[in-house]
Amino acid sequence: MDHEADAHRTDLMTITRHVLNEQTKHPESRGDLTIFLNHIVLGCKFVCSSVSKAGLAKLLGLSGETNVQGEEQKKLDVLSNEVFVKALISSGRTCILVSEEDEEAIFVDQSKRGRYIVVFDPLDGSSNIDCGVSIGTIFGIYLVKDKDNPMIDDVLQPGRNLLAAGYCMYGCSCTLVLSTGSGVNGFTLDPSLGEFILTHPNIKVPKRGKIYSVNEGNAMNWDEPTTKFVEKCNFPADGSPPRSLRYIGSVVADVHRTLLYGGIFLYPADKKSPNGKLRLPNVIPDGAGWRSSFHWKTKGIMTCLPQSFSIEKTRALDLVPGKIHERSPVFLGSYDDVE
Ligand code: FDP
Repeated sequence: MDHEADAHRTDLMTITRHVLNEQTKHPESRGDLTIFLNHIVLGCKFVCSSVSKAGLAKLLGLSGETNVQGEEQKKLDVLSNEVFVKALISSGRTCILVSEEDEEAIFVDQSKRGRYIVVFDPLDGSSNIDCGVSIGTIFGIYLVKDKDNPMIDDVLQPGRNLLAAGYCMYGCSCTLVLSTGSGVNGFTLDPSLGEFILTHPNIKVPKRGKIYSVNEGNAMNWDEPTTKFVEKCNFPADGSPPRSLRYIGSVVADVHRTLLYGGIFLYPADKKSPNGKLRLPNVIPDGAGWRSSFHWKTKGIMTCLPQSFSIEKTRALDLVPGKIHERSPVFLGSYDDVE
């Protein structure tokens, strides 16, 4: 019998236990972040459960359909947003919420206010729901300067100020990747326990990868360096084998694959979209040793920053968004590939 393997099977590191362990490294901590993250985890479990029923939409009346009782159901992205907003406010730990779904930031009533600012996209890639392709939630957490006087400028912070960031991918399995600044860890939802279990400790992006990931349908609008780079991926001049192309078109899934397998993901600026398509915060978690050269401006603060934070801490994280829904071209992945 393999006692070591057995010990792992019976000693389950849940996400709550992991975050509590992290908390003990900061004796001054009052447990606010742990509580707040628990509310994010609840939102992710809700979205996961809803997404897994999306294929039954016509039968059950999810995703904007009419259900068997003839009631019109909310679209999943709208519903997910409502669930996240309510779960986050009820934590009593947040003062400003910036959601990709809402044009304006939400300022929390003084009676329920806490110290955190959360930027999030409750359900990114929603155009993929109907065909069952992986989609995800993205989030980033900052600290407000003055809890009694929160201002929109508090949200426009560089990614390096993030306290925590991550994403949850609703795919073959439901995986939550979290960075609280010291490493990136992946947790998989065990549906029978209803718990996220640590399955990918201390993720590091391979230094170099074999994959490039980009929407080549935009090639006619690219600038010359982007065109040359992709040409090099297909026809390497140094005798190395050409790279494989993988593009899901759902940023959480493309970033997750890049994090695990290495390579490069890019959504560059082009003639049609001079700021790229993705929003700043949507792409930043940290500590996995990856390199991103976002000139971050994704759809807003939502997409680029939290994912870069889960991935690396350098240049993209120095960008200060000018407005909450700012977009940015993005290049991220293995260090050598992005260099
Ligand atoms: P979607 O439009 O389905 O919401 O953030 C938006 C996003 O998806 C990303 O998830 C994805 O990476 C990107 O758009 C795909 O854009 P293209 O269709 O232009 O490739």
